[in-house]
Amino acid sequence: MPPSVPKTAREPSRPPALDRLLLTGAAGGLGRVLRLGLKPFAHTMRVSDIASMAPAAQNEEVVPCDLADKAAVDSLVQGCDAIVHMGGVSVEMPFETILEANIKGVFHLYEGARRHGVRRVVFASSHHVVGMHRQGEMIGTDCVKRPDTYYGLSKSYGEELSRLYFDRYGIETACVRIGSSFPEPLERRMLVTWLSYRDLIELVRCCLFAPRLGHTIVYGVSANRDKWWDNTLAAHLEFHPQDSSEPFRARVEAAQPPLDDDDPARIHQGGAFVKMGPFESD
Ligand code: 15L
Repeated sequence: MPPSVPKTAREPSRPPALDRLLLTGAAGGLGRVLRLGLKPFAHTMRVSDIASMAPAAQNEEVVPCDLADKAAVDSLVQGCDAIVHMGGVSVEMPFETILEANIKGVFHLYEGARRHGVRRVVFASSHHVVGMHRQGEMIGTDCVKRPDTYYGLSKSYGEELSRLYFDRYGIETACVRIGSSFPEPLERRMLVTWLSYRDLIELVRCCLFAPRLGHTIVYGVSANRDKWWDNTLAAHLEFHPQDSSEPFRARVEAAQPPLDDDDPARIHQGGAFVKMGPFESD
């Protein structure tokens, strides 16, 4: 069942500024949220995924695509003036799977963007780029990267690749290090890392329309009580989250006893991801 999508924090008071917006990963959990939530901001939405998607609604183009297929991605990107790249693998997987979908996939996307003159990309990065930092440690967007998985490593690669394409070709990118974006926080750690759907849509909107984006890294997180991430360097996005995990605290804490102090999932910001893999036997 498609997720219910809240109205955006700020409905546009002017006609959509984008002609054709490409959304990759449109069949995924957050892709489905953004497919509806970003619709007011583009005349045409081109939605794409390797998995099957809902049929095209009005002002939509549905284009199935495997991100590992360079020629297919090149055609996919053609004619779009901005891209929201949610596509690829969004959890830990064996390296070869990550390599095709995330590492080759993001390269194919930026090559298409360069060849076809796309000026702006919103790249779904992840806090798993910094998942080995300790819980409770406050880190900025310029901190040392400490990926917790091959998945986090692939997002780190996407951040570096997008920097290269900005420095060399002027393609602006917002790398959004998404925390935990679900209808509500599912565990204690997510009381800190939770990003509501409403705040997600608003953050992506801010990234698409910021007058000056350059190459920006921002944490995708709601206005939760406890914080590990400092977005000061992304203040120019003017993203002001509206939601907080606080109303869910009592329920989450009652449902989940605290993890042991020495559990790596309690020690590191990446939580249970830090315990996933390796996938190959010794
Ligand atoms: C992510 O990056 C995943 O895509 C998502 O499924 C969540 O597990 C999230 O991180 C998280 O760590 O909460």
